[in-house]
Amino acid sequence: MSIPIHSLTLPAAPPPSQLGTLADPSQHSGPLAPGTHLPAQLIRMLHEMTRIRLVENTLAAMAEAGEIKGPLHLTTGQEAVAVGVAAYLRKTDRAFGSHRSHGHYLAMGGNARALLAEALGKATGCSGGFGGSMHLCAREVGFYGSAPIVGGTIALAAGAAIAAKFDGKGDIAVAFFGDGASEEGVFHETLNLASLMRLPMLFIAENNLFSSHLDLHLRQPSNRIARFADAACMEQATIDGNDVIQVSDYAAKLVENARRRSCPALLECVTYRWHGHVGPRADMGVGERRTPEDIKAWKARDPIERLLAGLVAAGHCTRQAHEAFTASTKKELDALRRDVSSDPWPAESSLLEKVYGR
Ligand SMILES: Cc1ncc(C[n+]2csc(CCOP(=O)(O)OP(=O)(O)O)c2C)c(N)n1
Ligand SMILES: [Mg+2]
Repeated sequence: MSIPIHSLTLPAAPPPSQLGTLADPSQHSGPLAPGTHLPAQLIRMLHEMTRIRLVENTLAAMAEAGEIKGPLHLTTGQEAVAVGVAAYLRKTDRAFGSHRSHGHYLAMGGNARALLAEALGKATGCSGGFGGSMHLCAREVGFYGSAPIVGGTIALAAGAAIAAKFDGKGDIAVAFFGDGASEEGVFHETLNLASLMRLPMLFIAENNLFSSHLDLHLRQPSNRIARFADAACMEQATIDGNDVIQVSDYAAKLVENARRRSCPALLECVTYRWHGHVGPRADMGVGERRTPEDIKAWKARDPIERLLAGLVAAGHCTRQAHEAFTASTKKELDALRRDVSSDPWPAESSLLEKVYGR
């Protein structure tokens, strides 16, 4: 008798969401309330999110034109997480990313030109053209590197946190990773170690409900990633990752705890990516399972539009001023795109320069 494997392994319907309304795109889509935050700080975050979006639009256009040959994992729709957390980091901190890290790199202050060049594989790229879009690095601003091995950089961040603790200057390490990385053993081992050693380290989980094509409910019995911190006796919170004010408020508190008291924590930010898993198209990734209706609903929860609408309603900025910022940034990025196209490729003689143990 043959047993249908699927009926044994896959749940027929998603279990009740443990994220409450956070996983429902029809909720939390209105303008953000500026509250007591300084308008200048909010406008800076609006500009940073917009800039990340426009850099990624440029990368998407370069991929569509066939200029970028390697894989490109766009973070469009998730900008608030990188910007909200980076708002409280400093150049001497040590942040690590994943395969989807254009936003982390840029929010930390990474150079946009060096990102475009790296995506093209040019010698002027931030990794010398050897890495492509998944290997970004800007140590001079505290971005220690991204890498495509899912979960791989989480343990590297713990090493950097140990070094920071020895240095004793109050610097911290941050690991940005996706929900899929919580299925890697190294994530749990690092949570345990960070808690036991009281490392000055933040785990920032970007829960976009998918790991490549696969829905979270088909991979885990609960869709709340922060629950794993409980097993490590670590402080945790689950918040709206498309609300940059909320992300930055939590980041302010957790960064301070890590800096002053060497207290690690996990912050789960619920969000959604607008493009497919890899490449610029929205309607496909690796066997994409999301519907056009899902994507439309999540676009209505756009982190940029929500902050802009809140700032306009409070009289802190105008849509015209934001359009002017967008137009001038686009112009700057168009010029960079033209400029990097004539950059040199890495020299053949440099092929083995970064190879160890020769
Ligand atoms: C160790 C390892 N396993 C599998 C892969 C293939 N892979 C690349 S990205 C990805 C999805 C990761 O999902 P998530 O961590 O949720 O990040 P997201 O793409 O949603 O931002 C997978 C499975 C890999 N790169 N590394
Ligand atoms: Mg994911």
